[in-house]
Amino acid sequence: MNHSNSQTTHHTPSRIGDTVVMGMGKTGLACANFLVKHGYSVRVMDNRPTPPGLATLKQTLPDIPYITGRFDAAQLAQAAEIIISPGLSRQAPALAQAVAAGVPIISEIELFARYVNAPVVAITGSNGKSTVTTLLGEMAKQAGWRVQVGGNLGTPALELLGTPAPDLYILELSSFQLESTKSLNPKAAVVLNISEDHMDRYANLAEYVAAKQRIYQGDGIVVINADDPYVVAMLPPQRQHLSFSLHNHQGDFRVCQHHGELYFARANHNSFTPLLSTKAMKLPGAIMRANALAALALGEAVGLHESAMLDAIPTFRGLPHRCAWVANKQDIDFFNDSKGTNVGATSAAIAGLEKPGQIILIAGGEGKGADFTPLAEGVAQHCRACLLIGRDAPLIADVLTEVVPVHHAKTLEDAVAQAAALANPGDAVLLSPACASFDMFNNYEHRGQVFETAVKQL
Ligand code: UMA
Ligand code: ADP
Repeated sequence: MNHSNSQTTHHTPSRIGDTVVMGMGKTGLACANFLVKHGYSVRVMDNRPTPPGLATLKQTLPDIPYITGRFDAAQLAQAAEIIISPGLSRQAPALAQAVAAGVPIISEIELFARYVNAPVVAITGSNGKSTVTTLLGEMAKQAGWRVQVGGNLGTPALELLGTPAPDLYILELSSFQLESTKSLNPKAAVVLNISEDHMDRYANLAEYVAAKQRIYQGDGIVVINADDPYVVAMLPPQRQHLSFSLHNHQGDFRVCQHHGELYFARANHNSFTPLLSTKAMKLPGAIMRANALAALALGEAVGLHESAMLDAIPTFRGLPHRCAWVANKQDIDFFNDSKGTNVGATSAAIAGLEKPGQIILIAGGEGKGADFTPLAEGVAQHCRACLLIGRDAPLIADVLTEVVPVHHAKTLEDAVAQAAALANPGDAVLLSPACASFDMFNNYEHRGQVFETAVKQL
């Protein structure tokens, strides 16, 4: 459908064609609103017949021309600039002509970078982004700073921009957003970790890593995970940096034994200062400790008071669908880790429960082209059995059948019932699918809710 509605006249600073927004989801809508507000001449395209943002676009920007159900290659080639939504690849065939014509293709984050009016902390990584972004936001609020928190977490960055400027923007950024971003220059940036994800979008791991590495462009302080060789290798030469580690022999922020307890600590040369007992953190497990260390390092990099940051840790309750405790039924704990959507996350979640041999894992869904082989080691060590659901269950079964009893279920409700029957008192049932949810559910939240309801109804 092509809607070339009559257009209101906009001031288009030294541009020939329109600015074309590709995608009519959250990002596309935010871009269209922002650009119109700033006087650009805009059109929007989405190749879905009824994209989620269509009704809102028609209602709030009735004069904007738009196309649904296809991309128009000729219009794209004539654009002054293209703002591409994260869910769309720069390799889309419809963009070939525009690329050949030299039309700039930028992300919503690049547009944000042009207008940003306060320092930015940028957070990426394969896993833990949302947790670290949210925790750092809590720390900044505890310190009395006015902060805006969003990005891939849910609220598009452009919607956070406002006057008066806040003291700090904290952005979770995906590799998709970073692909088309170059001038953000965050005051502090981190790649939390690297494990394989989105292999349906990238040709190989190196391409995915290169997208993530773009977060370090600029001259801000770089935070690295000293335990992750991929991340260590990304450190730009001569750059001011802080590191974190779960080992007691490395990292500016690390965990160390102190008075017979594990402490978050700040290292200085050959000594360290114990900061807070890790027991003070409500959320158990090594991955949550790593996330807290990363937040402490980022906070220090932007000048948050250490005491305020430490005060925020005990009150942080974590995010729903991330290793969240749901219920205890007949001495079996049920955990919802529906956001565990890749092999790295699920491996970390299994180990993080610290219950070797006592976990019944529910996994499966849309595998995004992943290699599930690395899952076998953690499952062999920690799981009593696995329940598989969804489209790529057979691929996961191929890897796990050797190491653990594998069962199949048609629905998540059935998987929960079977898992409860297989579990012994003291065991844990963990939903951590290592897959996207779109084959069976609207999104990971929906999957998590179905799980929680099934558990409560047991
Ligand atoms: N799509 C089309 N045709 C189009 C436009 C989009 O088929 O013309 C499809 C995409 O392939 C994708 C879906 O529509 O499957 C949504 O894409 P989108 O770019 O319109 O997404 P938005 O609604 O703008 O949401 C995006 C992020 N989504 C993606 O990166 C896929 C949201 O992250 C983010 O919260 C939001 O911007 C605000 O910044 C979600 C996500 O899944 C949570 N992110 C991935 C992840 O965390 O692993 C990267
Ligand atoms: P992201 O935003 O990167 O997807 P989240 O904070 O939402 O990360 O966590 C998603 C999942 O990743 C969690 O459910 C958990 O299984 C796993 N996870 C969280 N933090 C880490 C970490 N530091 N290392 C590895 N896995 C993690």
